[in-house]
Amino acid sequence: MTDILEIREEAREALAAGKPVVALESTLITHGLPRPQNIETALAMEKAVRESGAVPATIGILGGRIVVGLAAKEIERLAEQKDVVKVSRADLAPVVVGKRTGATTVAATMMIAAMAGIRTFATGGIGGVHRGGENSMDVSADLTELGRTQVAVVCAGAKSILDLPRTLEVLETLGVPVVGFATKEFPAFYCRESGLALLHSAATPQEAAEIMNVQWGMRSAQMGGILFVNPPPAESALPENMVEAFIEKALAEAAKQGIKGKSVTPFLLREVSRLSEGRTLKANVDLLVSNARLAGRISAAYCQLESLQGPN
Ligand code: PSU
Ligand code: MN
Repeated sequence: MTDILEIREEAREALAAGKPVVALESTLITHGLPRPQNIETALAMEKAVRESGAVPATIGILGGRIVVGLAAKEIERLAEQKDVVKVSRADLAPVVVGKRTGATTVAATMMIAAMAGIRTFATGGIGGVHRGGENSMDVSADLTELGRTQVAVVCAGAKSILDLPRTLEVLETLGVPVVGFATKEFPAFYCRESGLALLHSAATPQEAAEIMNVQWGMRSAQMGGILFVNPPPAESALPENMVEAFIEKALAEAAKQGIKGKSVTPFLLREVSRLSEGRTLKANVDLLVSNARLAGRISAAYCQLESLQGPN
């Protein structure tokens, strides 16, 4: 594996020393945010991870090489390049063999983080069951990945362009703990509330780390990932009814233009941002940085727990 998976020095040394490392995805840079906010946000997330005492490792695929810990220059190049492939679990091997350049989704980033030994990952909102998914069967591979891969994902819930009740149902079926960070309600990405109650919450990074420790201590039970949901910062979060109006318009436009498959999520994000005159974009950027900061703190708490327990 060493020739296709390249873990850059800073992350490699931190991992070997048992120090906290936070994985960051690259699809949000190439497909989720417009320029120049994409590059600014990617770098701001790295900074936020550092400020909370962990090493950031942005993950992407450059000419068929899976890189863990992209350099700032490489992130900039990805952010500016056209036709970067959106890489989920199903795309990884073909993209490597084709020596293509790709940006990893939550699913592929989790997979690669686990291969590299990284346990904590920050993103904006995970993919989920799309509205109408009961007919289209458009259910993000992020959900199945959460069911099978031992990484804790820190996010602001699932994007409100999705069917949130069904997304929570699928997560439960897959055995994924959904844990509110200092909240008892599932956040809806741009909105702090969704009306969907959570069964579990953690009040501190230490409590979150303990949940990780117990989840993955159940060794023979093939436990998967954990979803920590962090409400978006109040300053830029938007009211649910405002967002809903934008989403309905965006969905109608997507149907009219026949947008399908991998293009659905990027299209809706772009359309909602245009309709809201950038308000959803501002909320998106702020919640990404906030999640990166929290992931850094959770990762630090988890490493401290592990060091107390000694190697296992
Ligand atoms: N979160 C964001 N912006 C994004 C995404 C998440 O704030 O662009 C990306 C993630 O990479 C996620 C993907 O895995 O959208 C989901 O795509 P799909 O619905 O096609 O599985
Ligand atoms: Mn899909």
